[in-house]
Amino acid sequence: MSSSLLNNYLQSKSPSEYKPETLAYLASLEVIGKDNPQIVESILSELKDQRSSLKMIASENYCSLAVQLTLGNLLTDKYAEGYPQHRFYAGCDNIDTIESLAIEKAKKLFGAHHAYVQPHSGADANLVAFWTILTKRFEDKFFDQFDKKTVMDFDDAQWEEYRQAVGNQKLMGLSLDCGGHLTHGFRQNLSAKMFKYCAYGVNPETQLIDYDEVRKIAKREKPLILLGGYSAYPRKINFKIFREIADEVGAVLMVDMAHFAGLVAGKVFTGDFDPVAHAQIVTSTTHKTLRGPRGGIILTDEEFATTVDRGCPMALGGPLSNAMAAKAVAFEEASTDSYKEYAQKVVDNARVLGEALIKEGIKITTNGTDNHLIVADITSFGITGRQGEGALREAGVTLNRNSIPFDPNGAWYTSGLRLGTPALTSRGFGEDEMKTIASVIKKVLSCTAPKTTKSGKPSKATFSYDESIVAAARAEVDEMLSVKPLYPELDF
Ligand code: DSN
Repeated sequence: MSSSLLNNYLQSKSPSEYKPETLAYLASLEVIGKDNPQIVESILSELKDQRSSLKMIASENYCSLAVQLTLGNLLTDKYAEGYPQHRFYAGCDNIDTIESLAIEKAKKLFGAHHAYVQPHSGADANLVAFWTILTKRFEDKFFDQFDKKTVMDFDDAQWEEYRQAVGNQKLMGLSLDCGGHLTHGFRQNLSAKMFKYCAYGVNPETQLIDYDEVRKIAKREKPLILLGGYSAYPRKINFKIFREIADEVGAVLMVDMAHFAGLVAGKVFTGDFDPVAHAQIVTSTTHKTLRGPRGGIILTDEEFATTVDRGCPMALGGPLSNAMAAKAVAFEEASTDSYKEYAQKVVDNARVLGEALIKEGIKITTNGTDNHLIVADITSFGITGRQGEGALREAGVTLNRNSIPFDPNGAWYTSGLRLGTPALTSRGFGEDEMKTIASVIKKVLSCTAPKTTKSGKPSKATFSYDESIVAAARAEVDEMLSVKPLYPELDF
């Protein structure tokens, strides 16, 4: 299939009309397709799917073709455990150059003292950050206490005392049901097994983080780490206040900015709302609002800089050199004025979408948003988040179900939907389209109903909908999509 696509393209154009992006994409599919036609089929199907639906998953985006092509080359073959100029393998000169470039670009982009660009994901970045804090705060103390220079010199009793101290600390993060992340202390995640977990939530009335309440809990629990950041909280957070609280209780302020790193890079979140200016350690993914390759990064102050560089072998395997190169490409893209405009539009679009949903009679948590995401409470439609997610997908709207604060339907079925604007904005959608999308969502949710289970109760999973209404909604979506094609540089 890829071969015929490439040939068709070459035959249908004169050489001066060839688009380099199209040639590059089709040529790579042809190479892959020689022995792996099903993989090529899936890549092309995914392209078709992404082109033909509204991507509203708040944690997804469309990275540039330059980022994608940087991921697919021989850099993937090179082992480079260690960090630039300090490797456990020979022949790492080029990887040193690439990683150093990525580090420098990340530092400049975020105004950070130090950057570590090896984490393979946001979860890995958090794991490395946790161990960096534990290591730095406890090794120094025990080195002094035992008069030793490395943990390798500890005798068995000293090692056990150290392990007990390290393994008995508290992490304080936003609870999952109030918008926190799995890696912030959720019981099924390693973080809850490494740490004693103490959560802060949101105010039941306003659904906002209450800083006085955070302070009260921090004073009572005295955590080692106060963790800011979220996966499904639609507001910005005042990290200056968080740092004051952390300092008052002797905690390290760590912020996981995975969701909003692009808004920090794009200078939408500045001053008190810029985590890098206030936290001692900041983790992130590189593929959400930041629009780079899938992966993670960590930014630190001076205290944690040398410890974080030991992320491999502390918690990670060898770095992915191709991913580090792609991160460097994305950081360069994010340092432009057009990226700043993009970041502002992401937030403007979310605000307009939120206002339009409210006008349509759809409740949204906190009654608004000031970041890139919205959490809609769809209880009043008499369906679960899972049913809403499924029905909207039929209409060409791809988003994910999400708990609302204190959700009676739990994290699997949920009572909410999370809607994000980063990918729509990358595709070129603006405020008019946000209003149309709100009305499409209203129409689809209103015509969806739960099926009845064998026991006569409404199902939380299966649903039916009015097919003509959903077909009309799908037509509206298709019309919007046709005006703003995805990857117009790809001429196939
Ligand atoms: N999966 C990401 C999200 O959707 O928020 C976080 O891990």
